[in-house]
Amino acid sequence: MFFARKLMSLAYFFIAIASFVCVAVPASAEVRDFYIVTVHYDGKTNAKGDATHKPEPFPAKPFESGQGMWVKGPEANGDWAVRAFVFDPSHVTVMQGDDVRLHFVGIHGGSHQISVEGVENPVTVKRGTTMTVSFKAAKPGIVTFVCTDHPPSMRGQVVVLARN
Ligand SMILES: [Cu+2]
Repeated sequence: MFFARKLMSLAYFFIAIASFVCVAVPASAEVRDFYIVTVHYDGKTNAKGDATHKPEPFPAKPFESGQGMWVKGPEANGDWAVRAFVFDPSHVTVMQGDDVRLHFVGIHGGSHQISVEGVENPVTVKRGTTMTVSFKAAKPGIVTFVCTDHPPSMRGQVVVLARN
């Protein structure tokens, strides 16, 4: 009986140690893979209306057109169009210490030169190919990535959360 009680308390002791170890050791850093697709959103309408749109006048104050976003028109037949380049997803989240791998996937647009903050060399992703940028998320904060061909809309952020 005494021996059995001794054995039980020994078992409880090891269970207590094991649960302490499980709680006390933080989850280890991981490799985080993201597939980030190049996308452009397109809109097309007509000032006079057409089969699928009510008449929609060209805006009196359209947003400023550039490489990443533009408003074009109206054509003689009333057509006008808009476009914006973006990354999808444009925000991803990792934990401090993780090894981050951003796989940029060229779907829309022929070519994109992409720079990731803190990574020396930009990459160029062509349609139908992928380019990968890898880095360690050493400290908490935000790491910005941009396409220098399509400002201002084609940009994104890696949010690095502090590991306690
Ligand atoms: Cu681009």
